[in-house]
Amino acid sequence: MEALKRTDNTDQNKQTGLMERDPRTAWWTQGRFGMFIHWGLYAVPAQGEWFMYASRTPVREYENLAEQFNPTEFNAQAWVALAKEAGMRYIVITAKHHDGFAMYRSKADAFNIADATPFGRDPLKELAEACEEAGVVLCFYYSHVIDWHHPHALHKEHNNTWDYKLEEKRFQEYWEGKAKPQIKELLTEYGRVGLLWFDTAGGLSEEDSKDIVRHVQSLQPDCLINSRVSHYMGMGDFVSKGDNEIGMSGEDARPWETPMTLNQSWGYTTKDQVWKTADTLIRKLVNVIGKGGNLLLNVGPTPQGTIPELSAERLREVGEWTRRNAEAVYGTDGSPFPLEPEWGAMTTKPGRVYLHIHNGAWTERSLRLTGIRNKVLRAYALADVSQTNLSCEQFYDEPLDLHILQIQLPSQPTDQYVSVIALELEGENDFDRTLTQLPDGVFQLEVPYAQVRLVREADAAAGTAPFRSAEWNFKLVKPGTYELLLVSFKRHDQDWESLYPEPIVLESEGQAIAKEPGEDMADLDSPSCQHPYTAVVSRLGTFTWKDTGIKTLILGSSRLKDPAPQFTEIWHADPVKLRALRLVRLED
Ligand code: H79
Repeated sequence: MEALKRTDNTDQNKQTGLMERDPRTAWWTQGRFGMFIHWGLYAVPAQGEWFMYASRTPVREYENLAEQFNPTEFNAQAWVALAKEAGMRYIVITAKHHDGFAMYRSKADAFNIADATPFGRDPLKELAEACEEAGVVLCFYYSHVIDWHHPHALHKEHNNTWDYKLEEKRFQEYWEGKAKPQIKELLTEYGRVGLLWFDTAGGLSEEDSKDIVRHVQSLQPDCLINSRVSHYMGMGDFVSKGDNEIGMSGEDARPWETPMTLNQSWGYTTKDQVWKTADTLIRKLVNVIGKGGNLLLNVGPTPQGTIPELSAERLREVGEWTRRNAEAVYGTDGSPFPLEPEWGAMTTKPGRVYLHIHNGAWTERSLRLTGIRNKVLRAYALADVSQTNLSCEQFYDEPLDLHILQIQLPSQPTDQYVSVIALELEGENDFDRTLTQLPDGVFQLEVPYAQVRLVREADAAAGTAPFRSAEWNFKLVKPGTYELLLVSFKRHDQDWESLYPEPIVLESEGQAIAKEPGEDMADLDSPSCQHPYTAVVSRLGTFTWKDTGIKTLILGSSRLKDPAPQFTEIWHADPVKLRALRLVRLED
């Protein structure tokens, strides 16, 4: 195995929690938590929003469903009240999904809820009023490229080919005749629109992507646009990760969000009954905000116009938690430290650090943290109304330049599911952001904090992908022998054997390993991983470091991705995602 290149660049550790504060995005990043609503004509057949495509239902037949769509139980105030109760600060509702059916009174296209159904009302108008009253920001999802109803809509893959011939499509007729006029209606007739959420831009040219951004900006300059407006990189005001994808800390330089389902579907369906528990949802929420992201959590209302009770009860339970822990959620930055603590997550504010500790990881021993240089004035549990001080000790390890904080947690968790400990700091926040081994437990080197380089170009003749190296420089606190575990997220429909085409290569201080990763263990407890992925752990071997200090570790694999791609195809979700190298110290 050829030697992997090393570098002298030691300043590669990215910083998190230092998102530039763009005044346009501030309301959104501070809000942290939003409600996604997938509601459309597809609620009637009740098999999710891809029903028309999956069943190849002809347009004329699909249109007939509108006669049955009469959601008389719809109550905009009740929906907004539920969002508020859950602690959600904005709502993103499907104004038009891929089926082309507008959920508002559109003059640009009669295939809409006000003109084509017995209901005859405009739910988006009613929601706009209810949101305005309640101080919740209203936002619209608009499927700008996929439209199975319009004869001229054209997507890279998912078109209505049962009614229309691809070769007869004139995309501009759809673009100028429906998409842009409808977006104009949404941005001119519903007051302030917080953001437009675009989706599935496959096949949209760079020019048309820019055209739609200009169109939005000319109508409402402060309306934010998500990155899915285009597959060309860097467009939009914030990044929407893949559906249900929680990124790694430090992965995105721009503000980002995870759109997430409560079960495994977006639109209303009677088939899917795999629901996340409130415990899981809260753990996912703190995982996301601890990395500086937003969570956009979905409900799929019924054809009668109600939010299913199974969804509502979960949101209310999450809301009890967000209410008690509001100061650790809204307006916070993510963790300043480049790693995900095993026990949960951290958020910060000026003068404050919040530790979000999963109750399952509660320890009666003291919790040890490194990297806070400020004096900690006091520590207390947020849910404790008496705010009893917890005993805290701070040390400085001079040889290692390590600021250590030791907190004695209360004997029992202080809140439901995730207990938050607040730390009050003296002076301006001063954190040591060096990638430093956690004082206890396992330690994970995540790909975004490595310097990734191309080692070998792809070889078309040999059928190989580009081979890259990831180099971490980190501070080792405890010398010893460490087991090295590869953490991968594997898509559920993949066979492990095909996923890593060559051995994983590891090097550090003259030690080297080349090992085919096996599907050795499942990590069922990973809050970042969920359907359609599972977290797989592969044993790669051991390295021994005899002394403490800054270590360099290099991993080589063709599964390391280009850190700065020009173009992305989020729907071709990677069959495997190489997430991290986990280091577990073996007892002496
Ligand atoms: O609006 C929700 C989805 O409908 C939308 N994004 C979220 C927010 C979305 N559009 N496209 N995709 C997600 C990915 C498409 C996946 C597909 Fe399939 C795989 C289309 C056909 C095969 C999923 C499985 C849908 C039908 C079967």
